[in-house]
Amino acid sequence: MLNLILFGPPGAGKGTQAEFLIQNFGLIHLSTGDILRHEIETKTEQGLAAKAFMDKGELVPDHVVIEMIKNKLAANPDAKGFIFDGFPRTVDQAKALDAMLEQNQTPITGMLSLEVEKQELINRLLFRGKTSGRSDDQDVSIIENRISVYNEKTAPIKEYYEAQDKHVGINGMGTVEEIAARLKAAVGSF
Ligand code: B4P
Repeated sequence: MLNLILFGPPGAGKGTQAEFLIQNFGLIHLSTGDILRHEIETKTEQGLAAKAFMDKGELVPDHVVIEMIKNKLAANPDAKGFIFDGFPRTVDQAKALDAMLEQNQTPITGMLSLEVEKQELINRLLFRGKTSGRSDDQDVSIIENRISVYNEKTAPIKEYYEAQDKHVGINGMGTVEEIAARLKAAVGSF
């Protein structure tokens, strides 16, 4: 079983590259951002509570996203593997994920960490904001807050997986195709 974490700051290309990894390796895509946006669209209680955090560029509380992932894992017992996109985003989420996967005896294979310069992240997100309708992509101060939250709360996860010898840094600058080729080579090395 191939269980990958696609990691990186907002705008690093996680959602974009996840598409390619799903096609190449037949994995199930679990994006907490996509799941939360679906909850908002369908106006569930969970979605409405999450929206206030997302609109400010803050993280949704751990227990909410951990419960969502738990349900998705339980709903896909025959999966060949998963690609976790945007999850985990805190060390507590990483510990919860490890505990869930340990129960199924299918640990994380590796974490692919996309590395992109800050100005490029801001440019990509503002560009997407013109068409996505996402309020968190349209305002530079909200984007900068997302990047600060990433540096403070999410980046420490790298050390957590480094300690397990599972972290691989990937240059996330360049064309989508160039980055996809780097990811494919990294997955081949696991
Ligand atoms: P996400 O949906 O995960 O949003 P994201 O970080 O912006 O990444 P995304 O995958 O969408 O974008 P990508 O980099 O591919 O999270 C949104 C919010 O949800 C969070 O702020 C938080 O509030 C909440 N949330 C989600 N998960 C959570 C969790 N686990 N815990 C707590 N809260 C959580 O792409 C960005 C743009 O760049 C795209 O337009 C793309 O086309 C473009 N792009 C990609 N690669 C490119 C390249 N090589 N060159 C040029 N442009 C490129």
